[in-house]
Amino acid sequence: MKPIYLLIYLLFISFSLQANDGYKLWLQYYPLTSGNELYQTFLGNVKTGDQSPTFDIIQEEIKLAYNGFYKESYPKANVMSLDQPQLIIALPGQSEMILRNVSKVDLEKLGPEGYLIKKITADGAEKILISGNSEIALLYGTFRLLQAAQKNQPLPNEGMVSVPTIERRILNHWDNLNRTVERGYAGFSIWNWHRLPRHIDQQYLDYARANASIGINGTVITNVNANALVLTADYLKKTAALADAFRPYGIKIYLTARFSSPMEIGGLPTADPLDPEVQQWWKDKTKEIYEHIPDFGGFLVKADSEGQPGPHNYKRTQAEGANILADAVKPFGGIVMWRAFVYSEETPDDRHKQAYNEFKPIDGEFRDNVIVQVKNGAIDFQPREPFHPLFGAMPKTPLMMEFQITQEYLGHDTHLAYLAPMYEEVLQSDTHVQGPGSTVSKVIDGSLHQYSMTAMAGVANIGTDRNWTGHHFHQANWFAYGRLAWNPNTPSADMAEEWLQLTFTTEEEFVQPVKKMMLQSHEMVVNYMTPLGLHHIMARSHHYGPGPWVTGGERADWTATYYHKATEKGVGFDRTPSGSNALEQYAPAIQETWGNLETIPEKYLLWFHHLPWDYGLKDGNSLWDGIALHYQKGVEEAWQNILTWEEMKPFVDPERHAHVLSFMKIQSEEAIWWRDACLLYFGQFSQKPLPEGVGKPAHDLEHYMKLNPKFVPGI
Ligand code: GCV
Repeated sequence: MKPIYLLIYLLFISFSLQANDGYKLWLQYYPLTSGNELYQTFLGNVKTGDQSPTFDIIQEEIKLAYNGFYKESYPKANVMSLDQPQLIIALPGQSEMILRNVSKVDLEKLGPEGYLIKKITADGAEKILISGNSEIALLYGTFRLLQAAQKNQPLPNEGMVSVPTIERRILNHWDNLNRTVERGYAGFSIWNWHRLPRHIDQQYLDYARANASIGINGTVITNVNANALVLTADYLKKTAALADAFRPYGIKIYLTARFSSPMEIGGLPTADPLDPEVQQWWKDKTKEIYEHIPDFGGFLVKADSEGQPGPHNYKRTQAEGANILADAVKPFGGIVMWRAFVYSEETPDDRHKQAYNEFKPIDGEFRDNVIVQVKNGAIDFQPREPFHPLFGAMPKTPLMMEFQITQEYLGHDTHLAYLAPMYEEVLQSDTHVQGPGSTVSKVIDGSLHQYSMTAMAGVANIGTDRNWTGHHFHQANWFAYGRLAWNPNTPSADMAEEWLQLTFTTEEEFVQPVKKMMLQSHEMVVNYMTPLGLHHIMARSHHYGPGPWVTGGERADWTATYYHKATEKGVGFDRTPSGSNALEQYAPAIQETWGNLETIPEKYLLWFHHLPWDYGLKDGNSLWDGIALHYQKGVEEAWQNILTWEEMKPFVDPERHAHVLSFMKIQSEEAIWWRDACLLYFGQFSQKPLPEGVGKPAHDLEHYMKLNPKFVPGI
């Protein structure tokens, strides 16, 4: 290379290192170091199936990765015209080589979306085959191979086979038509409704590509607190434009349906689900939607919850409400995802019990194209919640999981919390409904009750921030959610490691300590926010920062005092038979374990029990001391993360390194804020000194109670 070209090249490399804003997510395709060219000849000699939008995407992806990995231009102009390809990506009918080397039985096992990657020797050369039963399956397989190439991970001799366990792997965007995002902390909504349908932004394609790379195949693009306008003709055209853009990536569009739409945009006097005119309105509207979007996935509905209209307005059941929409989408193959997040301040019962009480009695009354969407826990996406008692309780109605990826209750965008361990804890919880081993994961993959439909939803953390998710590390939560939706039994440690390798580097001195930090981060947040089963003690409304003193106002079940019940005598919500008895909603084996102070895991202690401050914890500390020590531990962990990250400087581009560091400093300060505010508040009741080793608050309680940040995003 001439010196001048070398100089330009070096300038380019150093510029690109400095300019890494994270937009490329886990699809960095950064240069491989020499000796790591395991896949180069394969990726440089590719033949794909016939021309199609999805095959175009596959080819472009390979070229992009190749150029990134090997710092060379892609060797072939036309990747489809090779005589001796070394990588063949095709449907069985498109390639003799695949027909000869992949058995029909193996292909059948893949279903519509599974893929296989196989190594063979033919014509005197090694070849890799990627096949499956749809183009989308091939796209998934391609991403898998590129991920292996980035990690320089050899293909196992037996190849790779991967089949999704959950059929519908969906993101839920709580995005409003005015582009604000409810509980969104990474900027505005990426959907620019005003420019749609005429302008398809590159970001829409990048979004679809990122989702496809982790197996997500559906998106609900509007907020569950729905605006009926999205079902009007103008907005359907806009939605159709997005659906067209997403289709080659295998992403289906779903919309939220406001239950009162027949009145709001249909001019009817009622939205009663048993009214024939209302039923006809939904049928006509649905037909119109399918004219715009032939593969429309269906509706997601939040009804009778937090002010949303629903069947209760007409004294109808949730099933009667869901079925009318189900009947409308049925002829077109659509589904209805009906949320179980139904509760009311007018119901005297513990909020924990309300969804179960509403849905359990109507198990079996839903149409077969309805799936009930249940949050992971019975309250609301708390830093830690025991699994929702509905899991396992509705054998005749398919249930799907709803996780929150955005961090409404976990410090918003600046607090590093890798959420996969939290998801894993819920998915691996044993409901015991059919004896030991009846995990939540088996409920939602349909195997426990032989559900006819399976799905998972994750409330997205994506916005217009250049790195998509605010905190660079929160990309890992989107990534892990996708992986878990594909296979709910994927270990969180594996996903953390893979995400780090794809996003930053494979250097072990970086991957191992940072993985450790990620794996501890969720527990760290629990420690400094809501240890030992405390819950919902964050500030009112925006939920940013501590607010254990929040009381009164429009709804008791939106206050902290409703949940912690702290007095001089003790703290915690008694959900045993002597209290609300929410425990009875779980299987007898769980009631026994969690109802007994000897056997309940201490992480759920104050969720189910009201205990005196001097109650003895297993480690010998009193409850008060234990609470204080957990807060302190969280503070120390947040500080330790800063030190760990500072040591990682040589491995990370300066831009991302500085961004993460700056957020970690905020997190560390706010962990102290949480500790001091909560311990001062609870200390009024416990009347006990802080145990040794716990930092002293810099201010008095009034100071913390007066802090009132304005314009917190995401409301
Ligand atoms: C979309 C919580 C949030 C609300 C959200 C609601 C829900 O209550 O605070 O913003 O509304 O959950 O899941 O419907």
